[in-house]
Amino acid sequence: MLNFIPTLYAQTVPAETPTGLPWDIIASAVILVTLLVAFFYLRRIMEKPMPPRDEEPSQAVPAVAEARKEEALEIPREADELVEIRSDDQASWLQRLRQGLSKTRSHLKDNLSRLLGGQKLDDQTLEQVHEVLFRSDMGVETADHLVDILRKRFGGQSAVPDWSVISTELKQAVTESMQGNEDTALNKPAEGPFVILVVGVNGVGKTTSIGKLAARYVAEGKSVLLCAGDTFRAAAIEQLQVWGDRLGVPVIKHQQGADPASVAFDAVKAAKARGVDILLIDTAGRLHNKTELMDELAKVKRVIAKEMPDAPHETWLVIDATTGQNAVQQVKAFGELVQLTGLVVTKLDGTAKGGVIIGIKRKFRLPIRYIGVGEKAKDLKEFSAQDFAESLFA
Ligand SMILES: Nc1nc2c(ncn2[C@@H]2O[C@H](COP(=O)(O)OP(=O)(O)OP(=O)(O)O)[C@@H](O)[C@H]2O)c(=O)[nH]1
Ligand SMILES: [Mg+2]
Repeated sequence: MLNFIPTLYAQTVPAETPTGLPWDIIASAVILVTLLVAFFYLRRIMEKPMPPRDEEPSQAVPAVAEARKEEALEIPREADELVEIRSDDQASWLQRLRQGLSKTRSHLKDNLSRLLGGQKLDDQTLEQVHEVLFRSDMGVETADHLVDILRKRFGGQSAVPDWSVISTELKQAVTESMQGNEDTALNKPAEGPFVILVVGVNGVGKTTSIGKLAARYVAEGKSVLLCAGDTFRAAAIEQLQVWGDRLGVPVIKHQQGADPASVAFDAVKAAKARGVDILLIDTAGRLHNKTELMDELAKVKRVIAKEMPDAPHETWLVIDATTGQNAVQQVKAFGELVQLTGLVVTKLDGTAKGGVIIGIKRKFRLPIRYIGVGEKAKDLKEFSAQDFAESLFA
């Protein structure tokens, strides 16, 4: 079809190209390729979305667009946890404490009142009382102690003691057994951040308790920093970050698998530099009989002290009340290695073995700093021996 080309240039151009192909074939190919290129180029231009006239193209300046999005989301709304803690009062806490301890209470109260109601306190009855107390996991010594008190008080009496009189006696005996927080006040530093290291075996409620404590401290108006010292699992870092995000509290973290001591070191440094009131350091759950893991914890403590000589000011062991007597071994093992200054007892709501903390308190004389009776942030609160004993036999 383009056979006029060789005619046009017949004077100057040979009829065939040096490759032996006719000119019209070469020219057709060139025109075809040019048309194809032009076609695809035009198609690309047509497909590109046009920015709306009144708006800036969002793709062109992503940073500005992001900043605007954040501004729009920045609604001054308090986390539910803070609202709940602020609106909580002593009466509703006592109600939740009573509710939380209901399994232990019904074991103790139901069995003891059935045993003692209208019964003379002879040796046989006292033996059965001992059995009921022991089954709440308070340990032999504590059960012995309470039975001794009942024997001394009511043993020789000919009249049958009323349950309300006996329960008053038990409340008093348990309160006295558990008092002692008063003489071991928190070791808060005169200045600088108050550093609290939280330790314990797997799944006892360390990270959740740290989140709840952070909520409580923020609600009290304190500035808080969290340290994701459990570098063993990526999920543990995220779990703490979720609390941080909800409460607006920053979290110092490293990659999964990083040295927990170095995260703790960085966190103490950051807490000092930022002038925060409280630094809460999470750690990985570890079995108290695994030497290697326990040594790692001792290292975390040493490294913290390098950056701040009197820190950590408090080292709290979290114990899960549902584990019963095993918690006694945990207090012993952790105490030997990291010099505990207090206990946080969780999950009292899930067990009939809540008596374990009476035994632990009597045995180790360690202050119980907080107790947990539920999943909500407001369900973790400062321990009071009297409230506890009252709720147990209410
Ligand atoms: N019912 C109840 N559940 C609780 C309480 N405290 C913690 N929990 C639950 O216990 C589970 C374990 O809590 P975590 O905080 O992840 O435990 P952890 O000690 O950090 O676990 P590891 O990091 O794996 O060692 C979670 O489902 C918590 O919601 C409590 O007082 N009552
Ligand atoms: Mg954890």
